[in-house]
Amino acid sequence: MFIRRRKGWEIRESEATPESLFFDRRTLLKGGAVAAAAVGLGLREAFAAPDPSLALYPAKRNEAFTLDRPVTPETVNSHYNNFYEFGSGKDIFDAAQALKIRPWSIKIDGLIEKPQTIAIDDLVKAMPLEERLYRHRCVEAWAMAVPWTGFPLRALIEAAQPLASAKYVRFETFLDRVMAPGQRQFWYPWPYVEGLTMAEAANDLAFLVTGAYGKPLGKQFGAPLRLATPWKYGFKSIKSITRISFVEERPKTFWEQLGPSEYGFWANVNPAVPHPRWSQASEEVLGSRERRPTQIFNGYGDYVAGLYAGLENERLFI
Ligand SMILES: Nc1nc2c(c(=O)[nH]1)N[C@H]1C(S)=C(S)[C@@H](COP(=O)(O)O)O[C@H]1N2
Ligand SMILES: [Mo]
Repeated sequence: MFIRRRKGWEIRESEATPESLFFDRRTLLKGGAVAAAAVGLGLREAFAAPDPSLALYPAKRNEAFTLDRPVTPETVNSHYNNFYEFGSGKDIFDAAQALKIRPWSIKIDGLIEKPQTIAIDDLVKAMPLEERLYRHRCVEAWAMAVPWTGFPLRALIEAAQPLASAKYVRFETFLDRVMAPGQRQFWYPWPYVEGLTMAEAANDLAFLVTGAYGKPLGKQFGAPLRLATPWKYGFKSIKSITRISFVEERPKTFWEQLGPSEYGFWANVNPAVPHPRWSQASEEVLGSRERRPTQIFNGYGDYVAGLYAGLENERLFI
């Protein structure tokens, strides 16, 4: 077989164009057509390109994760959010559309063999995307059920190759006071930070989310990358992640800095341990008139109860 040798100055076709341009030309053409047809629209609309990861959705559902209730309607879920970067109420959908999600890169650093900064579109292509139906229980005693798309956090850990000295994974959200008006509220300890132990992070359930409802993640949900830890209160599920660090010390989390007696590091769901200001015994099911009894570990005890053997002296449920 004749193999043509490349000269030094020649580049492969795949190197000449960013990977993301390759994987769905149709989406791009559509984007161009939309832009061309958009004369008369505002500049922002005209240049609103489709999400470059669109062609990866919907991903195949992993049937191992089942629900005990219907999926929360997308319209309900999309308009009842916690995202303090865009306001402290639930109605942040419009404000969150100011979130600029491309270009977006994630810094992966700390105690690992391969520190790197990776563009979100390269990360999603490198990771095994699947859909999972998960329950979500906010510490404020409301609950939802969501078809998330993403990949196990463990897959990223395996790629990063942590050193034995890494004890925790620390997550950080973007910091941009111009884009996110909530970040001008100086009494909050921005940026939002969360953390898990290495054992929690490597658990089957810990999931990095890139999509919901069969599409790339909506901005209000914390695009382009958020965490889902469904056995813990919702504030652990940090949105719009820009940095994942492997560290030796337990990270001081956003809510823990604000109120350590109310929002601890562990924050595992437990109906028998009340929040200092309200009961956790039951939950409001978003999009229905139902209240349901809350379950320990939000019903995921089979997956995670074993993680806490020997940690009984910790405040595991606050
Ligand atoms: N960066 C960031 N992540 C965040 C929050 C936030 O305010 N900022 N709120 C948390 C809380 S309290 C909950 S309940 C969930 C809400 O996720 P949802 O809006 O997709 O329902 O996001 C969590 N992640
Ligand atoms: Mo929450």
